[in-house]
Amino acid sequence: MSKTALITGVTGQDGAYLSQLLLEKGYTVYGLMRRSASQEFLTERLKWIGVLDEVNLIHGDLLDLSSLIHVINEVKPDEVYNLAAQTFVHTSFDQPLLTAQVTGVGATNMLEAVRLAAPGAKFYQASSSEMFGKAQTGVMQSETTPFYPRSPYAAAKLYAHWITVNYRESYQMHASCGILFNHESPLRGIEFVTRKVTDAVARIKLGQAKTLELGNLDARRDWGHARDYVRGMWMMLQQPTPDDYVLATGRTVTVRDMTKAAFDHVGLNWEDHVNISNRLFRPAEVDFLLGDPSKAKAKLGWEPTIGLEEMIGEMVDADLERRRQAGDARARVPA
Ligand code: NAP
Ligand code: F7E
Repeated sequence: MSKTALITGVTGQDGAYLSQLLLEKGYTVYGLMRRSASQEFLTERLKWIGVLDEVNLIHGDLLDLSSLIHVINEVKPDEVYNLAAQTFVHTSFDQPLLTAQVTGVGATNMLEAVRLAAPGAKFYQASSSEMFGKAQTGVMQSETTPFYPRSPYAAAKLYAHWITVNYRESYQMHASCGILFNHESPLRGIEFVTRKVTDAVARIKLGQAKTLELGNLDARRDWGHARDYVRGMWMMLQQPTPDDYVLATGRTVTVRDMTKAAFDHVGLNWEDHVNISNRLFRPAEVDFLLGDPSKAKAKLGWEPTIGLEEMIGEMVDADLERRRQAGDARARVPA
């Protein structure tokens, strides 16, 4: 009999790739989404990746425990992937309490709903490399590296991480945390730096823009592809015992070099177009992230397959296509 999965955050980047993966594996997939007046806008990623008609969308909100219990009772999932969160670090400084509620307490709401309504279900919590925060420069971060969050987002994720570990130890739930380093794709939100850059490169190449404003170019990130990382999430829940795993590429690159790679892809010189804006710097920065995925490799057999340059190229090409189509659509609108 086919397995049933419930994905919270199904309208986000990882929700789309994970839905696609689970459908390919024969799962029945339910996706939790918030009700919105712009419903069709929210499902754009699922549509882009070609799974919108196959995912069963069901309304609920991480802030509303009763809605989550209702959903779990209805779906009776074998596996629950808790991907929903307020995910943008910069916004978490402006909305720290909302971030604490959704990204932190929201995870407890999901765990409670599962514990009460489907205690045998396997549970995945989307933990983040941001939890390492002020890490030692030059040293790789693994499952045993101490955490030092540097934003309201990271502090909320740290609470969600430990409450998941606590539910595992207190109630013997099959609950695992994936400590995932930055992962991107053509479906990445446009406010995140990779997608902001690839979209700007496309507009500049097509003559629709001239410049791009960025903040801290010296920050280093370990960037992988979302398609690889959702496979790791699934692998964690196929293990006989729950555990926590780092997923990363083991390579760190500055925002400057990632930006250069994107401009190089279309034959432009990044220095001719990029301006630095103070308003894009954060009150506290995470300067250096570099993950050690050896445990995931040894225990899950997981390895990333897509490198940074290939991924950035895919993202620039997808943005060129989108911007061309948007330009054509505007051209068709009568003046
Ligand atoms: P994303 O694209 O920003 O998607 C976030 C999802 O959460 C959206 O579907 C959003 O719904 C949903 N959501 C927000 N508030 C909600 C609420 N109150 N109730 C129900 N749903 C809510 O994020 P992502 O990049 O796919 O990341 C997936 C998860 O992995 C997140 O938890 C993120 O923090 C974590 N993570 C991501 C990365 C990364 O590099 N991408 C790395 C480590 C960890 P709407 O569409 O309605 O806004
Ligand atoms: O920033 C710098 C910025 O917003 C990356 C989320 O998925 O990954 C993500 O968090 C770096 C930072 O991602 C701009 O200061 C410079 O150092 O793309 P980002 P993030 O903050 O690393 C983790 C793992 C998550 O869990 C999060 O949910 O780039 N940067 N100039 C900029 N960043 C942005 N957004 N915009 C700029 O103009």
